[in-house]
Amino acid sequence: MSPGPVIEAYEGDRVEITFANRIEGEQSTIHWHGMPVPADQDGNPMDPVAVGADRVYAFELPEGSAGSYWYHPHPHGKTAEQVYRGLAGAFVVKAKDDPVPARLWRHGAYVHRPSALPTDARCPTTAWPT
Ligand SMILES: [Cu+2]
Repeated sequence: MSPGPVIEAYEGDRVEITFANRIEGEQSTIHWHGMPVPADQDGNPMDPVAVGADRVYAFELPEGSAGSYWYHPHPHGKTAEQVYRGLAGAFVVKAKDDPVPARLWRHGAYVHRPSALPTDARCPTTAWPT
């Protein structure tokens, strides 16, 4: 799957995400770029997941952490290659009172749920809300 799945959660959620490393011959990690994650759950190069192994990353999303992030591998010497081969994706943390439930973030642009929109709905002209 390329890129990786979009992960959506809310402030206050506890998430547990299993990374199953099925990359042939390469260890890897998942780093939660920019997110307020404990160091031992943040997939740094010194904490690799071996070939064929599974690793559960578990952390809570604190109040005030709402935003658009991304996750990517962070193995020593192989980060860029694994990213351009597709091991990266968006991670959206929503505020509990998110005012835009009919819209989902998808890779920096809006994607609308057609059933939730009026027939005259249009895509916004800017990718990011002000
Ligand atoms: Cu990063």
